[in-house]
Amino acid sequence: MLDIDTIRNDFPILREKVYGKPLVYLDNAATTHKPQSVLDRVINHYSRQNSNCHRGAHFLSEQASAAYESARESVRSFINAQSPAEIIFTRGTTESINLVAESFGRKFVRADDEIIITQMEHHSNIVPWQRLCESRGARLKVLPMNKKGMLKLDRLSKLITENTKLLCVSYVSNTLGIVNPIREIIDLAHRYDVAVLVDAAQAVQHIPLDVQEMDCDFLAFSGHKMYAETGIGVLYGKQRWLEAMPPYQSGGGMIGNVGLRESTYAELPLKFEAGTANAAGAISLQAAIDYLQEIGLDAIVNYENELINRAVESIASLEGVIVYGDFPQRCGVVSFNLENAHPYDVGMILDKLAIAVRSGNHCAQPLMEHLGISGTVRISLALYNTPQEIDKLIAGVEKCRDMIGSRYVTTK
Ligand code: C6P
Repeated sequence: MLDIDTIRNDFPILREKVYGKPLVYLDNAATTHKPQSVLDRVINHYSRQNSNCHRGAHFLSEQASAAYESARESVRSFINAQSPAEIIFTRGTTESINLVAESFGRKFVRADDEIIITQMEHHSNIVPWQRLCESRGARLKVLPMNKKGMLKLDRLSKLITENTKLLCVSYVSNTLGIVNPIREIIDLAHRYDVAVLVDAAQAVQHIPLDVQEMDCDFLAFSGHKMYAETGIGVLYGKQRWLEAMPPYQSGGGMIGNVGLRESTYAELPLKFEAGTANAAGAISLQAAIDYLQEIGLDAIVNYENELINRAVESIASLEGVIVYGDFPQRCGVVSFNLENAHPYDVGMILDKLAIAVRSGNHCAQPLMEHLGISGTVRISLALYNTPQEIDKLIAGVEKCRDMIGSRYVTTK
């Protein structure tokens, strides 16, 4: 059981009023709020140990470097990577994926090779692969979805050929909330010697991750979606891949020796961390992990599962509302539309009721095209949301229906 009142108290922004009303924040897939313990840890870092990591030999620099590496160790343990060398700090999921596209791509992808993505990916897991394929003369293949919003996994083995180098797939869709059968997908790809990159941006805050058990080759996520600061993210990569890959960016911190004509590179993980490290971001991520672990991941998973089931049932029971996706396992997200109403209008009215949702294509235009729509209203939950907030949402959607959907056609 979670003590939701205490948890809500941990998040100062939840005490803010919006238009004079209590905030109902249901846009957590975009970014989560930050608990006081994360904010305190960042302030403590800047107040007491701020310095450039891995640069100086003075007291503060050593403190900051030790704190940064301790954060890396927390991330390693959180996702059960074998070694801290496999944890690269980045700016977020987008940069993590770009790092792999650029570096793995340069080393391992040649003309006529193939990369597979899926139809439900976020733009961040589509565009870097388009650009890589364009630059290498490689082919981008797409694993399609069915009408229910599930990946057509029976097509995967037919898509893979001996030229396929990498499969890039999200664990949880940011638009539909479907939890893909990631173990099954990875096992299948590995049977054909295809490496797998998992976009875990919408999984890491809801599902305990074990990269060794999953056996993924790469995994990407963002700190700001799991209660840490913006501007910090993680790329996990199996050490043998990261060892073989060339640096992504170059500059200070990623070098061994620099001459005017040529240079050598640092060992992992610093080889991939050019420039001054975002120590405060990494420390905030460590604080967020500590926070989640203090509450207990199992308790969070149970609570969030109950809440998402309640949300999807309540929304689906409303007349004139279409809920997208029909699949066994949903996590964090529900996407819906009010018949005859534009999602932006629904989002705007809900906003005036102090209910924050996201409306639009959610950076997943190919998925929208598959659904034959331009956008949806999306709610996305975090551990501080409550059943009462779901009730407020339902009342809000009914109000939207009364205001703009009076000509709606009942589908039930
Ligand atoms: N999705 C959403 O509202 P960044 O921006 O790098 O932290 O994360 C990019 C990203 C990659 N993959 C998935 C599955 C995502 O959901 C996101 C971010 C936000 O859905 C902002 S578009």
